[in-house]
Amino acid sequence: MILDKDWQDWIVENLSLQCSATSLVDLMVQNGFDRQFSINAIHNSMNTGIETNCFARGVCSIPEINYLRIADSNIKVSMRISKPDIVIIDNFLSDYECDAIMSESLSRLAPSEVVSVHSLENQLHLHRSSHGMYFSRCETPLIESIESRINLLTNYPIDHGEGIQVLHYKIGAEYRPHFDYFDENTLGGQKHMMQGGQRVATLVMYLNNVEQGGETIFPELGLKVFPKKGAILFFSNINNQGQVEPLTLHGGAPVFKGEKWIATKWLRQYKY
Ligand code: PD2
Ligand code: ZN
Repeated sequence: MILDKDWQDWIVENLSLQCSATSLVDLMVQNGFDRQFSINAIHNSMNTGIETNCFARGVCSIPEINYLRIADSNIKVSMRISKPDIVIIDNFLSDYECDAIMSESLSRLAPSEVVSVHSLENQLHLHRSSHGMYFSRCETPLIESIESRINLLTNYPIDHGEGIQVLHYKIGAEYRPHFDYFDENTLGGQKHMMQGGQRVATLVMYLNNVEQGGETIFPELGLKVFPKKGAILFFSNINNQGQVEPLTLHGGAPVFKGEKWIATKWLRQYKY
C-alpha cells in the first residue's frame, strides 16, 4: 500500500507544527488506515524530513511515540533520553521467546571475545568474562521473527543487522565499559568497517531477571539500566550529525547474585 501525496503532505505539515506522532497515527487509523502502516508512514516522514537523509548518514532511531503496535502486541516505550539517543521498551520479547533463546543457545556458548584494534581477528580479554554465541541471520523461525520485529521498530533493513549474539554472565562476570562503534583510527576498526560500515545502533534484549548486579551502565551519563526479562535497550552509536557518539560508553556491571542472559543486535550502516 502506498500513501497518496495529500496524506504525505498532511503528515509533513503536522509534524512541522509539532503535532505528536501518536495523535497523527490515531487520526490516520480513524480515517481507515492500518495502525502499523500509519506508524511506518510517519516514521519515514520523520526520517526523510530532516535536512539530509538520516538513513544515508547512518542515523538510526525509534519513532517518538508512546507505543508501537507490532505483531499484535502493544510495545510500550518506558524511558528515553535524546543525547545520546537511548530508548527502553518493556515486553519486547515474551517470556516464551526469552526462554527459547536461552535454551537454543546453551550448547553453543564459548568464552566471549573483543574486537582487536589490529586485525579482523577477535581476541579473549580480561575485561570481558561472559560466554556467548552468534545466531546467523534468520537462522530459526524465532530468530527471524525477532529480527523482523526489530526492523519494524527501527525501520532499519534486516540485511543491515549482524547476527543476534547471546551472552551469558555467571556470578562475577562483567563487560567493562567500551564502545560498540568501531574506531576508524585503528587497523582493526577499518577492516571491520569494510563490510557493512559503522555499527550505527545497539539493541540489548534482556532474557532474564538478575537477582543482584548485571546492570548495563553508561558511566558518562550516570545511567544504570536494570535487566528486566523481555525488555529491550536501544541506543544509537551515531549522533544527528552522523558522527560516532562517545557518550555511549557503556558496560555490563558484574553479576553479584543469580545469572544474566542477554541477546544483542548490532545494526550496520550498510548491508552486512
Ligand atoms: O551486558 C550488557 O549489559 C551489555 C550491554 C551493552 C553488553 C554489551 N553491550 C556488549 O556486549 O557489547
Ligand atoms: Zn556493548
